[in-house]
Amino acid sequence: PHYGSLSKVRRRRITFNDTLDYGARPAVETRTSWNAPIMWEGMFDPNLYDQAHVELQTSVALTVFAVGRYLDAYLNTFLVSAEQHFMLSLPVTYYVFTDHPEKVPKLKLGPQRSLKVVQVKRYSRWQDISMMRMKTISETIDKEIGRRFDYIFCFDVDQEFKGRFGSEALGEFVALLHAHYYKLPKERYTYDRNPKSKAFMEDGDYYYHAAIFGGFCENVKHLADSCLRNIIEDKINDVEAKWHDESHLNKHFWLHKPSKLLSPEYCWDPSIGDNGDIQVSRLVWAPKNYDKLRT
Ligand code: 2GW
Ligand code: MN
Repeated sequence: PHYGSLSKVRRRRITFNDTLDYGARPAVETRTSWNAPIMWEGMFDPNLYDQAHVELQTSVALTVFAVGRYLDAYLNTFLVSAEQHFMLSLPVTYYVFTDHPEKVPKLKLGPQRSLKVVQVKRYSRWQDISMMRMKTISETIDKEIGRRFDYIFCFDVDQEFKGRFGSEALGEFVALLHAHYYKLPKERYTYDRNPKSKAFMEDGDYYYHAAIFGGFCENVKHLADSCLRNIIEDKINDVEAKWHDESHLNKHFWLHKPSKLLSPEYCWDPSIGDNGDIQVSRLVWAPKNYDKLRT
């Protein structure tokens, strides 16, 4: 493929858009109507990204929650696989939020990599465990992540890295296309359709998956704050959005467009099977046993 010349570096803000080969993947959409790239394998030169970010000394915080049974079920696989595939050329700090700090596996991490365990309370409803992540993310950006890291990426824990998840995924404000919806017509997106909820949407751009979002700390802080504010307002009004925090996240990305989208190669559900689009599964959904985990 042909990659254009690397564009200018403005402080820590890098624009790589003109290095992307938007025609490399003719079968899929590679650019949004507002000109944000949708990252598919083959569109970019991974070395170009790594070199530029190493030179800039880009630092990344990864947040992940492992509360209750999700710690034993998923955390070790998530972290061990992240050490093999997540931003290997860059300094990375994992922030693990859990109600049982002593159970976090003691891993031997690569150079320039570290892990912090932060204790959080366990909400009794799983919907609150999921939604109240926004509160913790916001507070932790304020307390330390915002000062120490250029980028923050927030992940669900029930997934496993399988291939490069590299610096090409970094951007000012990054959203992920949901594996189950990216090919469906908009009418089938499961936005919140209840006008009483703050997450209510009639129309949108895409259906984003809350399993991964990230970007500059200030942008993720703004997202977490607005989602949390709307979640709390819904509670006061005795409503809950259809897909909890994910509904509020979709609303926020509708009002504040992401600067980069990750294709479902970055978070694939293998149960969908081979549809020809997924040239590399960088991260896959872990199998779920709802009966055991959701009671
Ligand atoms: C969540 C649901 C049911 C039972 C338990 C939990 C649970 C979630 C838990 O007991 N402990 C825990 O740490 N979590 C954290 O919340 C964990 O990091 C997990 O990955 C995350 C979201 O829950 P999860 O992965 O079960 O939700 P999904 O995979 O159905 O994900 C989507 O929808 C969610 C809202 O319903 C979130 O928006 C999530 O980000 C989406 O990917
Ligand atoms: Mn999940």
